[in-house]
Amino acid sequence: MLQQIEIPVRTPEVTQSCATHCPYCSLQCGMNLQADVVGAWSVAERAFPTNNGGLCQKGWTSTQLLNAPSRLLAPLIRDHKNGPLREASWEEALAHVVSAIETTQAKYGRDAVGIFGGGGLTNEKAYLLGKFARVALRTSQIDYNGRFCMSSAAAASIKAFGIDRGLPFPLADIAHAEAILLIGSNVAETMPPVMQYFQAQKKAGGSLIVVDPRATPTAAAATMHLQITPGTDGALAAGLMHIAIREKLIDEAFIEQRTEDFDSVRRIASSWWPARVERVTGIPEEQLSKAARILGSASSAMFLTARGPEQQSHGVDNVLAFINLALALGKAGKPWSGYGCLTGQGNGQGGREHGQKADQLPGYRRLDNPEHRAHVAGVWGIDPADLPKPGRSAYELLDTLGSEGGVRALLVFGSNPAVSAPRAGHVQRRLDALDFLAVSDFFLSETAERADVVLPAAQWAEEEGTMTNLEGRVILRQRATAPPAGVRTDLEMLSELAKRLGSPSVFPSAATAVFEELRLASAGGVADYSGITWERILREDGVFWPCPDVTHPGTPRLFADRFPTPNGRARFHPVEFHAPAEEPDQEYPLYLTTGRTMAQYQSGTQTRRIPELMKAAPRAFVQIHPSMALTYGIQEGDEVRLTTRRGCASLVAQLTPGIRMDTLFVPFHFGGEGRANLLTNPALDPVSRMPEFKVCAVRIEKGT
Ligand SMILES: Nc1nc2c(c(=O)[nH]1)N[C@H]1C(S)=C(S)[C@@H](COP(=O)(O)OP(=O)(O)OC[C@H]3O[C@@H](n4cnc5c(=O)[nH]c(N)nc54)[C@H](O)[C@@H]3O)O[C@H]1N2
Ligand SMILES: Nc1nc2c(c(=O)[nH]1)N[C@H]1C(S)=C(S)[C@@H](COP(=O)(O)OP(=O)(O)OC[C@H]3O[C@@H](n4cnc5c(=O)[nH]c(N)nc54)[C@H](O)[C@@H]3O)O[C@H]1N2
Ligand code: SF4
Ligand SMILES: [Mo]
Repeated sequence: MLQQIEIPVRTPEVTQSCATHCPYCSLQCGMNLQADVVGAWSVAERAFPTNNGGLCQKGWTSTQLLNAPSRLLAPLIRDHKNGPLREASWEEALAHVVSAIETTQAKYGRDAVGIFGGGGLTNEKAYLLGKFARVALRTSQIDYNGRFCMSSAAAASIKAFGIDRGLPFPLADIAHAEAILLIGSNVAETMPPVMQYFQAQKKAGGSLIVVDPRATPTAAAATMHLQITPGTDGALAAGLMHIAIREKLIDEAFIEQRTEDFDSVRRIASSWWPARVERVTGIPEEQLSKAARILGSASSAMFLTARGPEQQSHGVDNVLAFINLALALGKAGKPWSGYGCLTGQGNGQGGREHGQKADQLPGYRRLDNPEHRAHVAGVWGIDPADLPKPGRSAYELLDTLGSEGGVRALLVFGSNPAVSAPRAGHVQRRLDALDFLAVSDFFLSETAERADVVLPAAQWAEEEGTMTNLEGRVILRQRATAPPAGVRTDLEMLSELAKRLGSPSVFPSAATAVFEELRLASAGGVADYSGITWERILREDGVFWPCPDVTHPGTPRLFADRFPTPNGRARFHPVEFHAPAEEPDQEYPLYLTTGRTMAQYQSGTQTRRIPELMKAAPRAFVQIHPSMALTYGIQEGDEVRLTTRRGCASLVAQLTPGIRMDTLFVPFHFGGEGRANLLTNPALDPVSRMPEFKVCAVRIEKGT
C-alpha cells in the first residue's frame, strides 16, 4: 500500500520589496516587486492612482522576463557578414561598434550612421539617445517606433490645441463623463485596468460609444457599437458633424469664445448627409443620428482615439475630424470633457518629448527653430550651428538602409522593426543590406538576429528611470535588483560609446544625473519638466507636466482657461475625407486590419518568452467572419494564406462572428511567416509619416 507522504508547501517569504511600475504599456500600472528567500521575484499588488492595484496577465507574469532562459548575458559579435554570432567581451563589442561608426562616417559622411529608438525607453534613455545622435554622432538620422504609434494624434493635437499630451486630464476623469466616443481602441485587451473607469462611467448612467470594425471585448462593454468599415473614420466624423449642425446641437457660444475657423468645417460637413455616410462607413443612419444626439446633448463628453483611426495614411485628418466634432459640441477645456489620445508604449508620451524623434529636441522643442536650437546647444555646451537638421521619419529611414545616400550603419535601441515595421519583408532586406547593424536588447529579437553586434541590456527592474504615462504623469521606476553580470544599462552603453567617440559633451551614465540635465534642457519648453524631482514623483504619486518650477503643483488638467496656441483659441481644420491608399478589388477582395491581442505585447520579443502568455496566445491567427469562412471552405483552426501586394503570411483561421464580413484581422505579435507586417501597406500620412497599418486590401486562401 502506498504511504501518504506529506509534501511541505513552501510559503515564499518576502525578503525584499520594491515599489515600481509594469515594464509594458503606457498605463504603467503601479506594482510591487517582491523577492523571496531564494531570490525569486514575483509581482504583488500596489495601490497606484491609475490602476488601483489592478494588472493584466502580462503585468502579473512580467518578472519571468528577468531570468528567462533565452536572456542575453554577454555581448555577441558576428565576424563575417554571413557567419554565426559568438560571445564577446564588452571591450571587443564596444570597440567594434566605435570602429564601424568611424569607418562609415569617414567613408560616407555623418548621416550614414543612424539611430532607431523606442517608445519603451525611459525619459533618460530617450534624452541621451537623442543627444548621442546629435552631439556624439552629429547625424540627422534618428527616429523611433513611436512614429508607428501615436504620431498622427500628436501632430493633430499640436495643430488644433498647440500641444500634444495624450490625455489632457487624469484617467479617473473618464468615470465622470456623461458620454464617451471611443474610436478604434480596444482598451479591454490593450489596457485592461482602464476598464474600471469605463465601467464606473456606465454605472453612473453614462453612454460609451465604441467605433471598431470588430465587436471587441471593449465594444461588448459599451452602450453602443458602431461597426465601421476600415479606413472610413473621417467620413464618420464628418457625418456626426453634419447631424450636430442640422439638429442645432453645436455650442455656438463656445465656438465664438474659444475657437477659430469653424466656418470652413461647416461647409465641408454640409455634404456629409447621413445616407452618404452610411454608404461609406457601413454604419446605419439611425445609429449615426442616435450617436450624434447622445454626444451633442450630454453635459460632458470625451472623444478618445487610439490606433484604429490614427494608423492610416490620413491619420492626422481623422484625428482632426474628431477634434473638430469635440470643439463644435463645446466639449474641450471643460470638466469631464475633451479630446484625448490613448498613447500605447510604456513611455510613448515621454519618448516623444525628449529628442529621439527626427525633428525634435528635448522639452518638445524643435530642431528647425533657431531659439530652440540655441537653448539646447547651451545645455549641451556646443555651438548651435553644430546641431544637425531634422532627419528622415522611421519608415523612410528604414527604407534607405544600405542604399546610396542612405544610412549604412544603424544602432537600434528598444525596437524590433523586422517584425513591427510595415512591409516587413522589404525592411528585413534593407536591414540585411546594411554595412553594420548593432542592437541593444534583452533577448535575441528578430532584428537582433540580423545584427553584427548585439549588446545585452539591463531590464526595467534592474535599473531606474522615469516614464511619462498616457496621462502626462511622470512616474519613477525604482531599481529592485542588480543586473546579471555581463549585462549593462543602455545609459552605460551610450555614455561609454560617446566617450570613445571623443564627444565634446559629457554623457552621464547615472539616470539621476541624466534627469537633472533633462530638467535643464526642457526648461521653458512645451513639455517642461524643470520642476519635477524624483523625490516629488515618489511623494506625489507622479507629477503631471508642464511643471515649470519646484513649487508648481504640476498640471493634471490642461485648457481650462486657454489653449496654448498663439491667440489662446483652439483651431478647427477643414479636413476632407480621403479613402485609404488601397481598397479591395477583384484580386484582393477583402480589407485587412491589424492590431493586438491581450496576452502578447508588440513584436512579442518579451511576451513570446513567457509560458502562460504563450498558452493564452500561442501563434499568429487571422480573425474571419464565419459566413466568409464558409465561402472559402475555411474551418476553425485551418492553416490559411493571406496575400497582399507586399507579400504573403501563413496564419491559423479563427472564426469570429463579431468581425465585419468584409474584414480580416491579424495581430502583429509574431515572427517568421506569421508576421502581419509581411502584408501591411507602408503608405504614409503626409504630415505625421504614419504608415497605414490599419487598412489594406487582401486575399485569403486555404492552405499554406
Ligand atoms: N495586449 C497588448 N496591449 C498593448 C499593446 C500590445 O501589443 N498588446 N501595445 C500597446 C501599444 S504600443 C499601443 S499603441 C496600444 C494600442 O491600443 P489599441 O489602439 O487599443 O490597439 P489596436 O489593437 O492596435 O487597435 C485598436 C482597434 O482598432 C480597430 N480598428 C482597425 N481598423 C480600424 C479603423 O479603420 N477604424 C477604427 N475606428 N478602428 C479600427 C481594431 O479592430 C482594434 O480593435 O496598446 C498598448 N497595449
Ligand atoms: N501591423 C501592425 N504593425 C504595428 C502596429 C500595428 O498595430 N499593426 N503597431 C505599431 C506600434 S503602435 C508600435 S508601438 C510598434 C512597436 O513595435 P516594436 O518597436 O518592435 O516594439 P517592441 O516589440 O516593444 O520592441 C521593443 C524591443 O526592444 C526591447 N526593449 C524593450 N525595452 C527596452 C529597453 O529599455 N532597452 C533596450 N535596449 N531594449 C528594450 C524588447 O525586448 C523588444 O525586442 O509596432 C508598430 N507595428
Ligand atoms: S495594462 Fe499595461 S501597464 Fe498595466 S499590467 Fe497590463 S501591460 Fe502592464
Ligand atoms: Mo504603440
